[in-house]
Amino acid sequence: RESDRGHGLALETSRPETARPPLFQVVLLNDDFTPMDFVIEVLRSFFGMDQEKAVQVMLHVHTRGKGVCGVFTREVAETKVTQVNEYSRSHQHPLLCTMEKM
Ligand code: NFA
Repeated sequence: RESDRGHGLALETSRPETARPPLFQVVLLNDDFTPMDFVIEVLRSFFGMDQEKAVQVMLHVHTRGKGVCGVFTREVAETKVTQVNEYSRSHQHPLLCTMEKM
């Protein structure tokens, strides 16, 4: 947002404008089969959440149908999505992770 970057007058006469990359929400989708404890483990190990935050996000996904795990640049978001989906499949769980442009 332009308003976050200063008005370009007085104190900042020559600082170059730097473009910020597009951001993507990494989203977890609810399903009827993946165990709650597995979702909590995913949120802790792939998204660095503590137990309390992971339970909170898992319950949000469980009750609302989807929930945001984090916000990342495109390549990081794509890597998270692939790693979470491969990990879930390798444990025979249908848990789905997707990304949405902000
Ligand atoms: N709905 C799943 C259950 O009742 C738990 C779950 C939560 C699955 C969040 C996927 C995402 N076991």
